[in-house]
Amino acid sequence: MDRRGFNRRVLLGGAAVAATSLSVASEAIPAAETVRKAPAGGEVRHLKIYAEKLADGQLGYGFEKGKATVPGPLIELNEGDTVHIEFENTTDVTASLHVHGLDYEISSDGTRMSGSAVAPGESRTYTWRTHAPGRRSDGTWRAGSAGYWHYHDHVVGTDHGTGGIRKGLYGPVIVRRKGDILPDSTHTIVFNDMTINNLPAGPDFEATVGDRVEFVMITHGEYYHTFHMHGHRWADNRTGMLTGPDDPSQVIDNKIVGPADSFGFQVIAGEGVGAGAWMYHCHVQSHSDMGMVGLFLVKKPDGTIPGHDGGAHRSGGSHAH
Ligand SMILES: [Cu+2]
Repeated sequence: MDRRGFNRRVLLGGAAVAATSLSVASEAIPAAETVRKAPAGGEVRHLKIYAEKLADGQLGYGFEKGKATVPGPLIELNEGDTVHIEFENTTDVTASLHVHGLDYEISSDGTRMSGSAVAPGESRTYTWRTHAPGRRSDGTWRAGSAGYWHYHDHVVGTDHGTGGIRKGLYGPVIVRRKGDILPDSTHTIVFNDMTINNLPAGPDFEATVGDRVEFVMITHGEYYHTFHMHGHRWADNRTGMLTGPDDPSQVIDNKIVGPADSFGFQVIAGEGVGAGAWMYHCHVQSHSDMGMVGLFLVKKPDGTIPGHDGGAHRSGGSHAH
């Protein structure tokens, strides 16, 4: 939404200068000025996260008391950032916060055996750090932290958090590299056993044609799946986007995923295909037949979706920027 407003302002400004031709004015604007980019990291951040029991008996994480969700809230960092998370467990079972992909000391592992689980009613601060890529003193290359990652409970039910994950204690983490293109909105899709986001039917996500929409796709539970989206494609690399004409990354619209995998990508909603109720689903046929299906609702600027009657909107897992 911001991006469209920004574009409009830039175009109008350009037109005022070169009043004779709007198209010339728009061609003169380099594309780089129309996207927002991630800044350099290095900040120290503080977050509070609650684990809560939800009304339907599921468990969720939330930034505010009484506002836990499944999936949990998006934690977004830039390479070089450190985040201190005060985790308060308001449930009646011992729970924890365990993250993938980031740097943390064993005291922030979120496991029973490391003594970093949190008893009911108690709190603990977990510290996660991130780093930019660079060369080690031995000359080898060290990868940076940037990527689409996730966090989850590691102690409810079993020492692997099998019960916590099954009930909804999981959420997305995005670590961005300086210069990464920022989206207009981010949606989280979690294939957890035979559900999407622990819902009886897959959630729907809304956008308007031209929006830059980011998806974080995470898998949990017992099964392997294939994630497929209609009408849109992405690159099978760190950002899901090609860096230029010679980027060798494969462009795909279907990806096999297994428990604890995560990846992400951005699409321009409806690019080359227009508005529509675009399905996304697990492409294991019996899984999609059993309901692992949701809709990417891409609206025209006037808010309508051709060929779509509206229907019940199932939300959850969305994050506006
Ligand atoms: Cu599946």
